Amino acid sequence: GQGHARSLSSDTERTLVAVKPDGVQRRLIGEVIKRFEQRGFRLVGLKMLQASDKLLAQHYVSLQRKPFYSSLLYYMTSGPIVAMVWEGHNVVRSSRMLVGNTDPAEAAPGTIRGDFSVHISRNVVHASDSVEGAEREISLWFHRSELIDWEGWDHKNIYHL
Ligand code: IDP
Repeated sequence: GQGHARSLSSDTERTLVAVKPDGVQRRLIGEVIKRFEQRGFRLVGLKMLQASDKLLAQHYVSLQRKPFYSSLLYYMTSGPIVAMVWEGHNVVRSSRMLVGNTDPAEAAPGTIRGDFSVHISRNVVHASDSVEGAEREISLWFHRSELIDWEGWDHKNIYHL
């Protein structure tokens, strides 16, 4: 764009975060975005979509043999999802902390799941669980052209340089 092109430094990660259908229905999109924004992470991709069975089968390929797999796909196709890519230092690990334990009963208060959900099958939000998983998931959910490379004016206040 305007001369702000920036190469990702080696410790800058990206992760996939998604507000699941229950989170969208419960008007929690803004709440989820707020928590990542106020932490200082950078939103580089955002869209609402109705996920297909095909996309979810690839996304949850490691869970295909779980007893809850078919109900998980039913849940995840029950309404629109808001998919996001967030970027920043250690964003994969930090986003798992922000989101909280998979089972809301084990999720600490202050986490998204710990504040807004009670049951593992309706846990509001997704966040990639590893750097490699994040790369795989981002390429499933987004085209390269949908990711915007930008540097905030406040970058030097958030990161030690
Ligand atoms: P994660 O979303 O915290 O990474 P995963 O183990 O990858 O957790 O499971 C993916 C999703 O599948 C969970 O977020 C949850 O919605 C659902 N899920 C996981 N375990 C169960 C279960 O035991 N019963 C019902 N749904 C489950």
